Amino acid sequence: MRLDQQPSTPWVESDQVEAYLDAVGADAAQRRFVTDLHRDGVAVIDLGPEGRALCDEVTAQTARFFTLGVRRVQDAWRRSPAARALSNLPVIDNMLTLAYGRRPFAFQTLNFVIGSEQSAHADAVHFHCEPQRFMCGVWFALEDVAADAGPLFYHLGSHKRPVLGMREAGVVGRAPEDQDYETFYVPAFARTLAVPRTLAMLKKGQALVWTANVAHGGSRIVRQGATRRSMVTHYYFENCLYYTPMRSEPERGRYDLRLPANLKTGLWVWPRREGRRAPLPLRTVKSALMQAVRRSVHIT
Ligand SMILES: O=C(O)CCC(=O)C(=O)O
Repeated sequence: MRLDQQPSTPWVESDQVEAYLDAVGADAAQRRFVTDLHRDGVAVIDLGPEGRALCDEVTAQTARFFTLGVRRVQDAWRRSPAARALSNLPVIDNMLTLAYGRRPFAFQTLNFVIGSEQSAHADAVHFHCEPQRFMCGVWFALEDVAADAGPLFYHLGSHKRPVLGMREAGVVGRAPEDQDYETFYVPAFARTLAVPRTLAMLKKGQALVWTANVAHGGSRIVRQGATRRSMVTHYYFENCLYYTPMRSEPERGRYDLRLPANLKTGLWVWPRREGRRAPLPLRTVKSALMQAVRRSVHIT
């Protein structure tokens, strides 16, 4: 085991995770977090008083985006210092660094006031990287979650299955298109799920980390009008090639590369292949620049 170089598989996804935790002298809380994440694909962190206070600030600072009919607000961090601070809390940074063996950086936020009711999926179909699985999501409960408010759900241990991409979902002989997600991916993914779903009944100030390939989504809202204030922050890790799988054909070496923002610095993290900067199309750089200048928040 080499601890002096970055792993090519996240430690948390590796069979050597126990030996790794011994080697780095992990304490009880760190050990519990990493072993839960390794076994289940999800693990919970309590953010303490500072985190709970930030949850209220995020709710207050993002309320103005949720006009009638708005369901999801992407990248509120550009306008909400609290959303940025919550995503960058040291406890999250430290736990992810330990679990993955590389430094994480938050690159996107999604805010919700009501449940998302999203179909089961793994984030690896939306955001992935080389080497694989250096990506995770963190779901922040901005209020206590009620069972009838459409809680987040996940399938324990589902991250251990192979990653399902558009090819495996049945899109063959052509490049994948956006509508293939609902037509091919969602039903194919549902067929791979062997264990029943678990509901994430989190309290305000708790955060649930999910790995890149764990199955999760939003359950049905049973009580109309019930709120479920939450924020999802997506993280990548340093020194990887970041890409959008739904618009890529990795088997042909065709990657739709990303230039992800770094919520800590406000700058970008250039994708790297084998330690070197990968060339990016000018339109990708231009689009990242415009979003930063306009401080764009996407509302859907
Ligand atoms: O918050 C939810 O209901 C699900 C969110 C989700 O699946 C995602 O952001 O990938």
